[in-house]
Amino acid sequence: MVDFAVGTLSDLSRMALLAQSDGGSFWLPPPESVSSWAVDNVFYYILYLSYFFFALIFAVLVLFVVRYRRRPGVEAVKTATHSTLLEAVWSLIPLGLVIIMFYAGFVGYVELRSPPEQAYEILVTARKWSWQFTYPDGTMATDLHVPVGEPVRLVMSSEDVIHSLSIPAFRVKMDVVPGRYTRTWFQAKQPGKFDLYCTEYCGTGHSDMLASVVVHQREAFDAWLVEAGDILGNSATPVEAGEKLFRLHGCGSCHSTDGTPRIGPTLKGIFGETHRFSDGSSLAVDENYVRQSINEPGAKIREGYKNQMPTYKGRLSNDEITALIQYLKSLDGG
Ligand code: HEC
Ligand SMILES: [Cu+2]
Repeated sequence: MVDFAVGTLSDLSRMALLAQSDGGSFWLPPPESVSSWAVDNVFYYILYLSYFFFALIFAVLVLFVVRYRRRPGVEAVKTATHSTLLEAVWSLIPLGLVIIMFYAGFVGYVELRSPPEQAYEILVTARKWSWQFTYPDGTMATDLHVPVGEPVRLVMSSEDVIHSLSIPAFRVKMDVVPGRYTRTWFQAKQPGKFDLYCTEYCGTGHSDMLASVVVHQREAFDAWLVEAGDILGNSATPVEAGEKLFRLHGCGSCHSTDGTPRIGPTLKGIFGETHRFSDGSSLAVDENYVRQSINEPGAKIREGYKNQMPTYKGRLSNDEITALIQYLKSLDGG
């Protein structure tokens, strides 16, 4: 018990020191976006104000308890009457303080809600339990890569429940809601790698809904974009490429690879199985069947499931479908 407490305390102070050494504080990570001040100003203003009034009120409390305590043989007498001056002072000073609070908050709100016109736009899709980032050229990624020193606008929506995208280093946090688009923006100050979290509880996998933000110099970003766009060329084997495509296209939100059924049937070990369809026909699963399932999901509906799979026709090339097939085959062992 004691060990635990000591360990936690020294961990905490080590964390605080670490945070301070790179420009952050005990409370906040280093400000890495050009709009960080908008959050930090209000936060520290409220924080120090709270420290001050906590100390003041507590000191007065102790003073009064000691000074005006009940003593034996001393009768309580009423000494003070109403003081308009005192009342005005303790109303107007707090009023001034909260007006400053409101003003700083409003200025910060405007800054955080109005991206510059020429911002670089990235589409964000949230789903249980992963992030998908889509770039203007169609490239998709599970981590958020951005160029340094340029405003980046995120246009976000969710495929299922409410999520929330949070990048503490950039002071960015915005709900991601099904059926509508929300947006946020930031401009990174220097290259580096930062954490991205889901901050709206969204089910059992919520705490795994993590990604990295990788800030590159512009040339490195362009190079990354080209490389990330060519999944087939940058994977050692078709199975590896297929696994990436499976993740990037969100197949896993409806299909498990471990045997458990979800919205769709599990895709583990389906090759060689004979599947029955809702029209009464049946078929042994082979490459052609899987290909058809991806391009025209409605053609054969697996018995016991609904026609809920979107078509990937036009979204996946021939070679990409082949890679997916190779990946699904590799799931057979066991
Ligand atoms: C929105 C949910 C959803 C997504 C996303 C989805 N599927 Fe499906 N999938 C289904 C459902 C439901 C079925 C069963 C009904 C049917 O046969 O159309 C199915 C059926 C299949 C089948 C036939 C399975 C069998 O047991 O016969 C394959 C293969 C398949 N999907 C592959 C994929 C691949 C690959 C992806 C990603 C590129 C994907 N699916 C994305 C819902 C989805
Ligand atoms: Cu989430």
